[in-house]
Amino acid sequence: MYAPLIRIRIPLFSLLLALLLCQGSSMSSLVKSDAEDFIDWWQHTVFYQIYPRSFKDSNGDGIGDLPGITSKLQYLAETGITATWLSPIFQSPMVDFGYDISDYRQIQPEYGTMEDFEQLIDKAYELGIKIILDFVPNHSSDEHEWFKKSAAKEPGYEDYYVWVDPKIDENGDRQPPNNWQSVFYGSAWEWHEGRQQYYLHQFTKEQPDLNYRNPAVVQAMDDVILFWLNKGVAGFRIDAVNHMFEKESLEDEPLSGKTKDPLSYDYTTHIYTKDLPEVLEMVQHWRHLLDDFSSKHPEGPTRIMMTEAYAGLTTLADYYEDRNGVRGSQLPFNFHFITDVNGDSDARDFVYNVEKWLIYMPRGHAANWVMGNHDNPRVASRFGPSAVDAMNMLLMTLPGVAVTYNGEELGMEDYRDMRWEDTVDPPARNVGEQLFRNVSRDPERTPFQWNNASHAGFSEATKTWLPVHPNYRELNLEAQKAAPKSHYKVYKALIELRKSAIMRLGRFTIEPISRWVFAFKRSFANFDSIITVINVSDKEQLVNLSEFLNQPKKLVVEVAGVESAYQPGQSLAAIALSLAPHEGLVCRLV
Ligand SMILES: *[C@@H]1O[C@H](CO)[C@@H](O)[C@H](O)[C@H]1NC(C)=O
Ligand SMILES: *[C@@H]1O[C@H](CO)[C@@H](O)[C@H](O)[C@H]1NC(C)=O
Ligand SMILES: *[C@@H]1O[C@H](CO)[C@@H](O)[C@H](O)[C@H]1NC(C)=O
Ligand SMILES: CC(=O)N[C@H]1CO[C@H](CO)[C@@H](O)[C@@H]1O
Ligand SMILES: [Ca+2]
Ligand SMILES: [Ca+2]
Repeated sequence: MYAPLIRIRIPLFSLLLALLLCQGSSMSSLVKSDAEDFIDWWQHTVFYQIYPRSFKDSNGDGIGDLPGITSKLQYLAETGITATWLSPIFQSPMVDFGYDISDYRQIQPEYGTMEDFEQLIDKAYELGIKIILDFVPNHSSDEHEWFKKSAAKEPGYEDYYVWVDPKIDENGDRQPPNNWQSVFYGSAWEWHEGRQQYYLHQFTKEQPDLNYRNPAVVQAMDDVILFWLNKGVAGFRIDAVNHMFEKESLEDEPLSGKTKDPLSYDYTTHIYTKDLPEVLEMVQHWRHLLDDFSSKHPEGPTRIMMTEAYAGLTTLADYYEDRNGVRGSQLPFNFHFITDVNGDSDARDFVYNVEKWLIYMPRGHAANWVMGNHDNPRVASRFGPSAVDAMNMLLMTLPGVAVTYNGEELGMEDYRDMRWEDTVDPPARNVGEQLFRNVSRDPERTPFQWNNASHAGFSEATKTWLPVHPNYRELNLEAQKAAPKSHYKVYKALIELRKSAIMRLGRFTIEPISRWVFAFKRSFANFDSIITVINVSDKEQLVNLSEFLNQPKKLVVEVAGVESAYQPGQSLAAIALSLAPHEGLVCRLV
């Protein structure tokens, strides 16, 4: 290996892979034909989402913070995590826990200072961990300077937000301009006494929507992106991107017929406030900005974006690359394991959801699979605690990028019994004491369970911002590290397995084996194929994998779940493989 090459950010391992590829080994159609591109760092990495408020509190105020994260980066490194995305850490009145930003260039004081952030970046760099920040473009906080200036019609800021005159009804009363609702319940319009106009807010009323039809706003947000890129971040996870534009004609949205409650977000179909074509142009604009920065700063990694949009498959596929071949988001989040399968799904549902992403994803891009986040119930609560290992096996052995929400490596559970008095999530507070459990996102946001000390080792405060799940005495990292078998150890073994070339480059096939069991195979060059088999039901079953594997061969267990009767290294017969309820197995085919 010629030494100077090493300097240009391509790890030695990747060079070896590139050599392998040059020898003409077969490569899956799922990966880039251009080997140089394919081996880029982000195309097969595990992105670990940290929810900063709940990760680690360093100063005993009951709130997670940046020095807390820095102190735990070693844990990520030990686990084999090389990239993390942080939910918002910017200055915020915390109405929506950081998704309401009052200054895009300042750190929220309760999370720390800019120096703390710089230390975090330095430490992460030292440990080989890339930091991705959450970028929240759709709206700012109503306490942002821009909003105050816009409300006061200060020159240059008049059109920073979406301001509209009221409609006057037959009684001469003031009404919102149309029937649009907030995602978080109620009208999307809020009257502003000072300006005597309504402003739009697709989320809470303290989150006014920015007006991206104003070039000054686009420029101001580009400057924010550049500010953080210059601080050394590897990219952005972009929040609620499909809500960025609204139809200018302000027509009413059609009724959906799904609910009788006119204040519910489900009352209308969001054809004028979501997924407008302008969104794609903005995503492509940011891609251009990132690519441009990467080429001007080749000493760092390729700067990337991951986009959050709960949108249709064709819309998301266009984010990757549109019909004209223009590239947008490297990773439009794939939420199908959250939105399209659940504890009642059978093997066909899983296979269908995997296949449909791969079919729609334009050729030459990296697939991605999101197993959880701070807006949805945890894996143990969606699929059942016994399914945790199988779901992590699924996530980690599929081709492409895996996204893990912090705590899922331990199988943390939602704290479903959390009391109303402890509830802080805005949509939950909005619907009130009777219904808050139906919508609250607090149960999946409880503090990380480090050990069995008070507050699970998260904090030394007397009270934490959200209560710790009471199961922390048994369910915690320290206990899982000490136990001979644990979810954490399974997760770590899977990350280790991902490092092999076959997991990066292997050809991929997936099939339902029976109604309740599906299997998939990764195969590559001279490597032994890797087989993942998953029983998604709550009963035991015997499956015959001979047909799927083409010929009866021997399977050797690579990774088994905590409850499994099998041990790594054990040989199994493919013709009669018995799986316990919710069992997953990763095997090597020899
Ligand atoms: C709230 O959740 C309960 C329990 O899951 C369910 O029975 C009820 O129908 C839900 N109510 C609404 C209004 O969604
Ligand atoms: C707490 O954890 C420590 C270390 O894992 C262990 O030695 C101790 O027995 C645990 N205590 C209780 C009460 O579970
Ligand atoms: C397993 O399937 C293969 C191929 O379909 C078949 O030849 C074999 O008899 C089956 N074995 C058992 C034990 O069912
Ligand atoms: C998954 C995710 O980050 N969702 C966020 C989408 O945007 C709203 C408003 O910014 C947040 O409340 C959600 O948490
Ligand atoms: Ca703190
Ligand atoms: Ca918007």
